[in-house]
Amino acid sequence: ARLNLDPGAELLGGFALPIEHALLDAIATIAAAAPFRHLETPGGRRMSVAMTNAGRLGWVSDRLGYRYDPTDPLTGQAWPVMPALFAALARNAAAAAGYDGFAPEACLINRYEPGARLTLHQDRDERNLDQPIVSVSLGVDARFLWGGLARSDRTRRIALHHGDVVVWGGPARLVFHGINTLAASTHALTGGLRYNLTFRQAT
Ligand code: MD3
Ligand code: FE
Repeated sequence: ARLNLDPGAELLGGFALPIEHALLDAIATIAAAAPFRHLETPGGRRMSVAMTNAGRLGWVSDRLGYRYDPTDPLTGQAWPVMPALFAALARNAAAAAGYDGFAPEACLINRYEPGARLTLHQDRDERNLDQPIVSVSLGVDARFLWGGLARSDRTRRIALHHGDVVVWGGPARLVFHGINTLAASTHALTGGLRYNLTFRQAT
């Protein structure tokens, strides 16, 4: 089912379900080469969400700031290649939401344990803001916080379930958003964990 959440934001409910096992297998393969780690914010705080990346570029944070980097700082190696399955899913989801030719360079993989959260933020580290961001939720349900173009705008809460894909573009591209503290819960395929893939064209 396709649901317009707001101008520019399309929720494709269950879009990733047909390939749920393949996606989770690919995450495990990526994490074997580029382990999940808790990055440090520029302000020196340890993020509660653990992250890794696949693709030509990966999103990283440290005391110097946020950036896209072709090298994993933990291993000194290039990030694992983006699986063809990931790129195809992102491309097909973007097309279903009206964005043809989406070719992501970066896939950030977020892993939430119970208690992990992502505070309200904008995604503005990408050079090309005309391109959408595609996000894929797997595992335990989350409450997504969705605000406006100012940090102080009121937020809505939207449930994101296993297999949901959201395409964020146009007027929705710079909205403030976050993830509420993950509740202790269980999913048959991921145990207590939630994963989120975000696909971006960074340059
Ligand atoms: C709305 N991730 O990695 S996905 C992030 O579930 C991030 O891990 C969350 O926010 C997560 O930056 C939320 C939904 C999402 C992703 C990017 C967006 C919503 C967005 C960019 C612009 C507007
Ligand atoms: Fe974000």
